[in-house]
Amino acid sequence: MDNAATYWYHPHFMGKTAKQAIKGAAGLIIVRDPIEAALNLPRKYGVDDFPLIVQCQQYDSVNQAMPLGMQDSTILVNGARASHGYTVNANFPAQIVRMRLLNASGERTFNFGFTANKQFKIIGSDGGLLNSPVTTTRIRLSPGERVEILIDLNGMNGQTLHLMSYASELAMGVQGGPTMPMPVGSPPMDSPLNGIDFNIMQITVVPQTLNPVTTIPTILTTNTPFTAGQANITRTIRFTADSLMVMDGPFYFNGNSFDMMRIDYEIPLGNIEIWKLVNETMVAHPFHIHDVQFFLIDRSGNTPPAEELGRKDVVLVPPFDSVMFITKFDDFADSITPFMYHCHILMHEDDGMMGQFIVKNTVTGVSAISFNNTSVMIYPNPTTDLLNIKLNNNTNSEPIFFNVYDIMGKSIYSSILINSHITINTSDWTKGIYMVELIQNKNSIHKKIIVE
Ligand SMILES: [Cu+2]
Repeated sequence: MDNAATYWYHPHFMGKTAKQAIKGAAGLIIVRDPIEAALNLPRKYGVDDFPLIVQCQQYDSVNQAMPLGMQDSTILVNGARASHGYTVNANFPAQIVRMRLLNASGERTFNFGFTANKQFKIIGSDGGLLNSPVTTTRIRLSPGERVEILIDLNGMNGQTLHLMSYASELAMGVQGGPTMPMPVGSPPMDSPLNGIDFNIMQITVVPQTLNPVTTIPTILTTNTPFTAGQANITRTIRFTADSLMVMDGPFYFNGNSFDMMRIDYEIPLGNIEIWKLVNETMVAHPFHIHDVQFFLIDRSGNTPPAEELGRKDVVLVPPFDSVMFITKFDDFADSITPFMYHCHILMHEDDGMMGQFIVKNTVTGVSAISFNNTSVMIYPNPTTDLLNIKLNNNTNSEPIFFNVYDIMGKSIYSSILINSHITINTSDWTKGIYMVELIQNKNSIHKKIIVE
């Protein structure tokens, strides 16, 4: 399951992701969980907890979004214009305030910070809380990345400050940083925001709310990354282009453009894997993978910075640099609908910088699912006559209700699991898809089975 964090969603239609996401088909998902809920953190939406979706857009002469425009000089915060004479202002109370930042731009990387170099604490990355807050004055966020930060506004009632992007400090090759000299004949990439420091949002500090959060916890959670020694395999994914001079694409993974008919990796269910990302191009690419959250174990040959040691699903790989992450593929085994990995610069992704993988259960015909810490095996699946339900290490004494429904939702079979193993006869069931449901206390799981 996902840990408490700030997630987002957008459509993934092949070749049209940039167009659809940038025109607005995207949104945030805030996930909460008991670990986060037990901490004394600001979590009153719009009071002391502010989701901020930051984008840069280009508009044409009749104010229509141009998703592929490189002159993306209109800054938007939660859809409100924050540039060209417009100011987005937020009133934040004079206490600890939480900001959930998402970079929803098609290509631009931000280097967030506050005026007067005001310090803030990073408490969460893409997929969860960090072990403890990280004190800083800057956070670089590439497209797709999220970060949760806390800013201490105690005693600042009446003052103003600005959320900025200090893009002058970005490395050359990071989209939004200083523009590289362009080869003759290349498309313009010199957006006026590139390589300059710009204002994103004005913050006016207003009086404290009732029951304000005024301190920041020192410990947040315990992340337990997998260790390199646990890895079953290391895969190397090289970011490539037709030549070293290419700056606007197309870009590839290991020289291959995306092909819907090609499965790039078949990953055994439960595999712990190191993915080594090697950028052999002149531009930085934010690599994103579906299905899993990962832990960085290496950035440019070094230990990654503290703010990147939590759960992540997007990582920026600078030009001619490398990153290694480790993850476990234990969520789903789906041989029909592959998962994707891709560059989160939407234009690169649409242009073919994408691959796909499936996670395979290597034990034929056995579906293993975890339920209240109990491993449940349903087999064989597909079945022709007998279906076994077997519980391993069931230490919970509460009864388990077991139901089967047909595809129309009609109950076909009901029972209470008393023994750890039952076998039911399906030979007189109509061939087709059924849903197995297990309920214990208030928890339930569902598993699709096929009778043939
Ligand atoms: Cu890219």
